[in-house]
Amino acid sequence: MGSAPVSKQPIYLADTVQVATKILVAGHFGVGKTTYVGTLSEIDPLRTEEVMTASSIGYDDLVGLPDKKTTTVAMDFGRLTLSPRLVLYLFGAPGQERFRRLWQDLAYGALGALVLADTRNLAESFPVFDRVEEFGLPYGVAVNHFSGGRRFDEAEVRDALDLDQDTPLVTCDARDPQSSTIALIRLVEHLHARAVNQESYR
Ligand SMILES: Nc1nc2c(ncn2[C@@H]2O[C@H](COP(=O)(O)OP(=O)(O)OP(=O)(O)O)[C@@H](O)[C@H]2O)c(=O)[nH]1
Ligand SMILES: [Mg+2]
Repeated sequence: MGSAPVSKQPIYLADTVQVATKILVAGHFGVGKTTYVGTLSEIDPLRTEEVMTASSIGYDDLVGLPDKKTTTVAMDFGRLTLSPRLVLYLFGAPGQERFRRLWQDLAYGALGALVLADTRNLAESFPVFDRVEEFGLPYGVAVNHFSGGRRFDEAEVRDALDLDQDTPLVTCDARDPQSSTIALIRLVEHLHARAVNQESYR
């Protein structure tokens, strides 16, 4: 008999928390969004995984993901308490076109997005960037390295993804808390700098 998963932390939010913020974790099919949210969340994340069936053939490309059996069908949700006053909610947002309508709710009130990308197929990320920009979300990029993925210089990836110079770009392993935290910090620093900049123009 399998055992129930052990909660990482009590599920209830500390009653000292006064400010809640929200960041989306975006990316194409199978790039590591569910893994990333699960790595950083202090609570057992909410997941909406469903087993993939023959119906996904032609839609969700399993090349390079031989062990993948499930896909997220709505979102991932995790929580990170940053200080007694401040909590961050992480929402994993599915990248496939069929989930476009979900984005309206997922993006609502978000400070920005971390877009996960995979060097084995950077072009898969283009529709995700289009979506993030369509919803007006500032973003940073974390390149996850999968086995078989070539390593490129930062400048090459920046060029291939047509990123602005000030858009954060880091390499990341979504399974690793330290590397995932660094990607989040880089994004938050970027969001903060933008907010300060906008404030100074008012
Ligand atoms: N090597 C490597 N594998 C990863 C990384 N992140 C996730 N994976 C693996 O990639 C597979 C897919 O990860 P998921 O987290 O399910 O990806 P996803 O983006 O949520 O997938 P969908 O919801 O189906 O779009 C899993 O087997 C993960 O263990 C990473 O940074 N590096
Ligand atoms: Mg997922």
